[in-house]
Amino acid sequence: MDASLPDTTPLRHDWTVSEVVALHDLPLLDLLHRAQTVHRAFHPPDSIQLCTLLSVKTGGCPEDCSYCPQSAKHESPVESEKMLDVESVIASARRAREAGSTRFCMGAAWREVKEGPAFDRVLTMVRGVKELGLEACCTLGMLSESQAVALKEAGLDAYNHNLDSSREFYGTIITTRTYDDRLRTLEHVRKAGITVCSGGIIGMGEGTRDRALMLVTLARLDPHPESVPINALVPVEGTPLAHRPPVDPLELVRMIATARILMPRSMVRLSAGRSSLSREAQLLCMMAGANSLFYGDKLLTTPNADTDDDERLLRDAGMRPLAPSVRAH
Ligand code: SAM
Ligand code: DTB
Ligand code: SF4
Repeated sequence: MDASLPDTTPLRHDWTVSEVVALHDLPLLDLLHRAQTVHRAFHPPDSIQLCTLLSVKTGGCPEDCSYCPQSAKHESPVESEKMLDVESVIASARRAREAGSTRFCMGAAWREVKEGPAFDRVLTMVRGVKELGLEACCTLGMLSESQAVALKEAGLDAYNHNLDSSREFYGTIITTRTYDDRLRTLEHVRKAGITVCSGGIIGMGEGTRDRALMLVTLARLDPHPESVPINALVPVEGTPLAHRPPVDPLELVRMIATARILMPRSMVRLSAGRSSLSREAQLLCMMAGANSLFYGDKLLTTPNADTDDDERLLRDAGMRPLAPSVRAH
């Protein structure tokens, strides 16, 4: 953040659902204006954080998340693969850094972390990513308190664990774990001193109230999650949500704007679903307060927006990639 920018808006943790629904449903230009005003008070408006994702353990997940191609419960095109070795992960991280990314996020299709060689390998990957001077993030499913501490000791900066939707809607998309399981892991992450990355998905059939409830739950966390990924569902053949209609880009703009107003200091990440957005829709998302995106050919298992197109878009819009907010260990 640019220290010369005054951050005058007080941070709130007591938003009510009706307030947030009213905000979300404002005339779009009013909503955008409010979001831009908050955004400019807290962040340099021309900066964008570039993050690269890598799936270090793909597929075969025992959870039944209806949106996810990596669940073993669905017949998706994603095959289960063995865990990547440390060298190839570090080589990917180096390529990501050379391409201009400052944050590298490693994902594993696990329900939860189990202590043993696989977790030890993740800890080695984290150390290697830190040696490259990148921000290191992981998303590995549920974590215990001691596992969170081990990740922190390895140098992990951030842990991604999404609430995905409202508590009410959650049970209709995932039956193998609860909302409270999710919140418990976030507590362990916070307690270990790792920054929290938590957001959700729109386009799964949830209503505006569910979206607002999710944002209220995130904004009740104190401090707010340092980063809030907003995903538009990427429908994947074979998953129960494969035939959901595409998300209207303006709904994504509204969701991002509302997240920005509720959580002024957080990085709001325009996440999955970007490859089906026009340049103009992506810029509207940035105007609404998105200041981070996934950069690189692939998300975890699905294609991401094209990097050449991204480079052109950022250049044409005069956006500059953000410097890493942490130093190498
Ligand atoms: N297994 C870990 C977990 O669930 O936390 C980490 C990996 S999981 C794939 C990370 C996040 O990706 C999910 O929480 C979900 O929000 C998002 N995601 C998965 N599939 C998606 C899809 N098809 N479209 C949009 N977002 C998706
Ligand atoms: C997040 O909120 N979105 C990313 C990241 N956190 C781990 C994952 C998106 C996955 C999209 C579907 C896929 O590529 O498998
Ligand atoms: Fe497994 Fe995570 Fe996919 Fe759910 S979202 S099926 S926990 S990889």
